[in-house]
Amino acid sequence: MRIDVVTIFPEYLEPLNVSLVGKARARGQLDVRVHDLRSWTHDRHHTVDDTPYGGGPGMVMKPEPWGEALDHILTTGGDDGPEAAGERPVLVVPTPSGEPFTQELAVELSERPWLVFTPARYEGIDRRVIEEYGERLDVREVSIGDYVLAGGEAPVLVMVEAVARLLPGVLGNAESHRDDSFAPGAMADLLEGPVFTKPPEWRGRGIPEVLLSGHHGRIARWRRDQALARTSANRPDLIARCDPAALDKRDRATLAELGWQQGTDGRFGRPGEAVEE
Ligand code: JDK
Repeated sequence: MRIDVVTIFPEYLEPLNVSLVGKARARGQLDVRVHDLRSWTHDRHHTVDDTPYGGGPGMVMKPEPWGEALDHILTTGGDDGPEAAGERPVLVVPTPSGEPFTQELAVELSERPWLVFTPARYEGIDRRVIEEYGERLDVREVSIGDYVLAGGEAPVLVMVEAVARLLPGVLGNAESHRDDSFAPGAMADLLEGPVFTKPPEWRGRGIPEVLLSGHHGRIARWRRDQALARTSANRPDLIARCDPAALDKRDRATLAELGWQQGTDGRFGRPGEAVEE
């Protein structure tokens, strides 16, 4: 996979040299190219921002440097990368007003040979850039969560890591992602329960007896109950959205103990609480 990143803070992307993503690059599984947006400015001050039309606070990123940068990236042939194969990249634009970044979107992006990320600063990029490249590329405006960051670089680190670990051969078998919470179809969309390792006693705290029992049926049931309890506490929206057909009799008993009741449609809710759609 090829990934291009255009930013005014190339050093912010240094973590892409480390750990899983860094190793994938070193192995040649991932070709990451970070570009300094200011190399496509032509004034003495390398200006990338200007005041917003219509007034209001803050500054907006000028369209011209983005246009020159993206045109350059889209036409850098001379090798046998995806552009040579005539592939059109996905343009991923981090923004607080984008579609949510989910595991499903990570999987979709991981299946494409070429991603171009445009992390902005200030109040974002002049809309015409997204319009212009929307006619030539698959543009995805993406939010990594409901909070406001100062720029799109941290979201790029998040998204590249989530995508890279899905690439064939990047994760070893020991850390394979078949059981990921949120992986489509995994564990009926429940959060994972707690995990333990050696030593068997630490600061007076032992290991839940059932995990030492060797009784695989009881261990699986205990883990399932832990997953249900944690999901109930931390993500009640996932319980409310849960397909009742994905739950067995024991699951339903555990949820009842956690205060959940089944409605006439079979869905789970808590007495006195409204359903979030
Ligand atoms: C890219 C610039 C900062 C600050 C306007 C928005 C409602 C108006 C942009 N998930 C997520 N969070 N934050 C980002 C993200 C922030 C970015 C950029 C991504 C580029 N910023 C910024 C303020 C506004 N403000 C919230 C009120 C817009 C992605």
